[in-house]
Amino acid sequence: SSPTLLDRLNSGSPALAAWCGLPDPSVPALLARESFDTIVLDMQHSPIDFSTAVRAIPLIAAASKPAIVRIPVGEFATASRLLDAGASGVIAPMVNTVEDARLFAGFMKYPPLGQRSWGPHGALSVTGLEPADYFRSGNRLTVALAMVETREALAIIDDILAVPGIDGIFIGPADLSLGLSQGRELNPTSSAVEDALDHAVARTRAAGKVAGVFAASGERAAQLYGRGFHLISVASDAGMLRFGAQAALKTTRA
Ligand code: 3PY
Ligand code: MG
Repeated sequence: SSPTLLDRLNSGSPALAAWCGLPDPSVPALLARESFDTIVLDMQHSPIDFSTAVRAIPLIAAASKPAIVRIPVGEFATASRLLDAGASGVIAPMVNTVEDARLFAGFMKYPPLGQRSWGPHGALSVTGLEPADYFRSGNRLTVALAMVETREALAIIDDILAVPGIDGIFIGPADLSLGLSQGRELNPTSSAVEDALDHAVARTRAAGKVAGVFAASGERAAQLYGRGFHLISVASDAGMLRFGAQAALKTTRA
């Protein structure tokens, strides 16, 4: 059987993700053909809605890449629906309590681990598995990443990591900078955030789970590359479009 997203995350070198927010499935379909390891669809801060995400997932899978979706805050039931559509992973933003983490894991994992309800219509075609085989392997095929991006979450990171069914964390350095500075600054590369990143990676590795982090550019992703993360975003779709446009114009005018 082909390697799972979790296998890829644990393979040694960090998985590099394109971060998509433009609300048309053709964008992740196009980026999935580049050498990204995975594609993230962001439903928290972008206009990507459920039907766009569901149409994008098989297009990403057609390029043999796992799709990861970030759900809106607290919409844990949507996590199950995205897994049913064939997503390989879900990132839940603002998981600030153990209760949040338990709820999230419950919607991500089949019994006895969680309470995910049966109905993986798109996941069967994406994985090519028969229902019984998908049920048997489903909890290993799907990766639950709880975002640690507040002071509260950072303080209970070990407890979040200990929740059965939580496969790892994903750090949001922008929100974390707001929290750690008590709202004084938006600075995803502040020294307080940098220290928190190293601490979070160490705790996550000690728990035997995976750590992801958001980077807004290749330059930032390169700084984070050797620091123990299993998953790093490299750039957003809109950012790549803008930088590509600027580069073409600059080259032409030079
Ligand atoms: C953050 O940096 O807070 C994020 O959620 C990344 O998108
Ligand atoms: Mg955030």
